[in-house]
Order: sequence, then structure tokens, then C-alpha cells
Amino acid sequence: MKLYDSDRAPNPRRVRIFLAEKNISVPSVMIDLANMEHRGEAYSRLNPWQLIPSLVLDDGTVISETVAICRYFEGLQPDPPLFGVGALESATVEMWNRRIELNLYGAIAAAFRHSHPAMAEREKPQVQEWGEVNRARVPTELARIDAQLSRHRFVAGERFSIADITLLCSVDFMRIIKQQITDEMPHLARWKALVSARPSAAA
Ligand SMILES: N[C@@H](CCC(=O)N[C@@H](CS)C(=O)NCC(=O)O)C(=O)O
Repeated sequence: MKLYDSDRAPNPRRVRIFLAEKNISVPSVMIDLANMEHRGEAYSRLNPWQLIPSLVLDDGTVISETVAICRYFEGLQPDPPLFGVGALESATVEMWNRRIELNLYGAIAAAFRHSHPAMAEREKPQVQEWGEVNRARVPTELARIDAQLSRHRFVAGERFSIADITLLCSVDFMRIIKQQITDEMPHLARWKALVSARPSAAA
């Protein structure tokens, strides 16, 4: 089994943190995003979407998409559970993970891709106005998450889950668009200190 990984990007980091929480070790192949290795022939054959991460099993089966890779490992090793246990908790984890990935992370990524000069070659067309629209969405999403964290220890409830991993990787990635957790988001700040102290956060 091999994990196609990159140390510069948030989605592969989600998988690394997930694996660290489960104490699973997987050999990795580092892909050089800066030099567009992921758009070369070899990686494009593995993943025609040309995105990292991908997991290649010993029989050659390729699993791409961060959450799909994490679900595979959850199935192989259910403990500790990171997708929730039982119908209600699983649905709640799914709800928050999707909200964070689609709304918060989606807005951060679009703001970065459509406004940062370093992305001009990669994001064609780069639409500055779309970058600004997305940048403005970030504080609204953070405020919604801050309200949730005022009621719960972790974002999907009282147990650490994949939704916390997605949130940590998103919040840490905000530096790229020069946004941060502000004084108006004390619950998010409390949560960030809590999850950043877990050994997995270094992955
Ligand atoms: N939906 C994919 C998104 C993966 C993704 O966007 N990966 C980024 C790194 S965080 C990437 O490979 N970017 C390369 C590019 O956009 O050229 C997933 O969940 O794995």
C-alpha cells in the first residue's frame, strides 16, 4: 500500500492526521506540487483528476478523495472511531465534516486559488472577484462554527472526529489568505488550542 502525499497541502494532511490518530503507518510517496508532478503522466494515470492524496493498494486499486481514503482506514481499523458511532453520531459527524469541507475549506481554497499570484498558472481562468467573494464568506463560516463550539467540546459533539481534522487543516490553511481566528471567536480559539496539542496535529 502507498499513500501519494504532499507536505505542502491541507488535504493530504487530513489523511496523515487521521492515520496518526489511528496509529496506522503507511509508506508514502511525496509528490512535488510546486513542480506540477501531479499533472505529469505517471500521477495522472493513477488519478485523472490530478489531485493529492491518492492511496494505491497492493493489487493496484486506487482510492482517491480524502474522505474516501479515511473511510477505508476506518473500515480496516474502527478504533478509535473517527466517523462517529451509531446513527445519530455518524450523521452529526457527516453533517459537520461536509459543512466544514464544502463551505469553510471550499471558501478558503477558492479565495487562495483565485487571488494568489502563485496560483495564476494553475487556476485558469483566475477570477479575482470570485476570490474576493469567497474570502468574504470565511468569517461567516467561522462564526457559525464558533457558535457550535460554544456548546460542544469538539465540533461534532463530545468526541474528536474527522470533522475536527477537516476544521484544523482548514483553519491552519487560512494563513495563506491572511485570515485568522479573531477575539470574536473565543470558542474556536479554545478548540484550536485543544486539537493542536494532540500529537496527531504534527502530522
Ligand atoms: N476533493 C479532493 C481534493 C484534493 C485537493 O484539492 N488536493 C489539492 C491539495 S490540498 C491538490 O492536489 N491540488 C493540486 C492542484 O490543484 O493543482 C479530496 O478531498 O481529496
